[in-house]
Amino acid sequence: MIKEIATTPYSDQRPGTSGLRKKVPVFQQRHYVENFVQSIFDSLTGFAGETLVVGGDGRYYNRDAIQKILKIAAANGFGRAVVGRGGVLSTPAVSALIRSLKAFGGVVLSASHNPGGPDGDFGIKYNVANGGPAPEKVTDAIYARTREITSFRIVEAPDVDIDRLGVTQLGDMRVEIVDSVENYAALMQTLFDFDRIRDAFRGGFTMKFDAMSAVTGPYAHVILEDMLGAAPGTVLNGAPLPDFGGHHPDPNLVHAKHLYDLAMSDRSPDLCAASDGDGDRNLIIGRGRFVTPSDSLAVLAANAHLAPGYRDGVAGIARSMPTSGAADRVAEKLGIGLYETPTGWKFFGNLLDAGLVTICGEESAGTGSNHVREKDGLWAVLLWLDVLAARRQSVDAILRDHWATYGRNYYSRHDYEEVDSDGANALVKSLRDSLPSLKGKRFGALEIAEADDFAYHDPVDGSDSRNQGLRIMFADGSRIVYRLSGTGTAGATLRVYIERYEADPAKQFFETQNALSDLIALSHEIAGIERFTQRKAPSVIT
Ligand code: VG1
Ligand code: CO
Repeated sequence: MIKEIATTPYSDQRPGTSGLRKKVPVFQQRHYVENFVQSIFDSLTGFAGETLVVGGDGRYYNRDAIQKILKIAAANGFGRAVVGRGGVLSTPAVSALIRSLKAFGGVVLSASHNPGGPDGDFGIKYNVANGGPAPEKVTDAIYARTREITSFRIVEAPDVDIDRLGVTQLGDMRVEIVDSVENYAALMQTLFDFDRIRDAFRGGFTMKFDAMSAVTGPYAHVILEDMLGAAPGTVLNGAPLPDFGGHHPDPNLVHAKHLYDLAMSDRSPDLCAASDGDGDRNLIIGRGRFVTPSDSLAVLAANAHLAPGYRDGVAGIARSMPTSGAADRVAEKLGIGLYETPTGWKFFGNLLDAGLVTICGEESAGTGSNHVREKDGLWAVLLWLDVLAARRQSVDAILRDHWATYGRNYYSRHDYEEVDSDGANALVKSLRDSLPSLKGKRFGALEIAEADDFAYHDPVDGSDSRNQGLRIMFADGSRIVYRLSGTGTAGATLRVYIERYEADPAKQFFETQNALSDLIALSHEIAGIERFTQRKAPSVIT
């Protein structure tokens, strides 16, 4: 039944920040998926007879890709594949399953918050035995293999029925179709005080959770409405659609603006929340108060001990470099380590495995903990719920209290999406070349104290990652950071991250863009954004 089929390499299969992401028609090219999946397996050893977890966010092409992956996995000698029913598993649920089944690894099919559908985006990511995205040494090996692949192995068999729970055989491999939610929901119960949250709902606490027609719908229905007793209708857009209803399943103030408007209105529930396409990002807005992801990380780290799963406290905190320094102040006060990593969850895995950190976060709406090795959208919502139930205060009150204690980091990210790649690369090169001359320069009241290209030395495995973002650091602690996105599928996206710290409680309630206006103006000037990208203003501000 096993066939060896000749193929020729593609030159564009380099995994980015989070796996290989391309437009659907790119993945639909002859042998494109087969080449990449065979290259993954060619880069691994020791999986004969082992378990592989497979699932995705249900977007267009999910089902086709899963059939190919199962047949290639069977032909390469895996002993068992565990697949979410209908091919659906959120990214954190894949991570949780890999860990609880002690699987060899898993394949996650998603392009996260990017639009789906026949002309939308698709993605394939390999996760290792700890449940997390493969580290760079593995993704580098996969990429090298895609450049020289000459054949792939595949089982010739009819498609597996992935909609029916149970066990089937595919060649020598067992395929188990499992409930997509069960294992994940059980894990959440071990971390949070479900009774306390249930009491809060019974006592009149209200929330809206927008699943954005993406993967978290089934999870949120079961956990929030069935298990925790939130009112029916709490979950919005809870049916996953292959094209997410034509929207960007991106839980930010642009694509979830209706939620923001609701939270700012007099009809606001106590908590508005949302998650992205594959369920690893989160949006938190209290009545009248948006919580930036960087602040959310800091607040959750400072309050995690209130939840049963973290009652012994937090061992350390990790954040990606562009994420604001709000969490640093919490770590300092708690007397625990703070680790600054490059962008992308794969850099947190070693720190979590070594027990150096308990909570991690990124400014891009990702927060998570050592319960899995991915960021986890619903987990963040549940931790907020548990903290709100324990403290019996509003989101706004908790945030104000946090700023009064630690100070406020005004923070914003400006994205210049789909700009010309040559222009974006030229901007980065020119800015990189000018870094040595920037130190000591003054712009009005602002003086540049340090300017560098961020490099990371992993304290656990000793690996080094360079060119991870250009940092301009000012004498008063403010920062401007520039980097190019590693998840886009068209042109280049320039991300500019702007931050200013404010200790004075009297000055902590300005509108963010106003509070950052001098730095924003400078972000244009220092990098020549308009000259290189022909853009006067960002396309998305978060
Ligand atoms: C973006 C975010 C990064 C995140 C990555 C994957 O990467 O900035 O923080 O880890 O997406 O998130 P980039 O390279 O485009 O800036 V997800 O929810 O797409 O798996
Ligand atoms: Co995502």
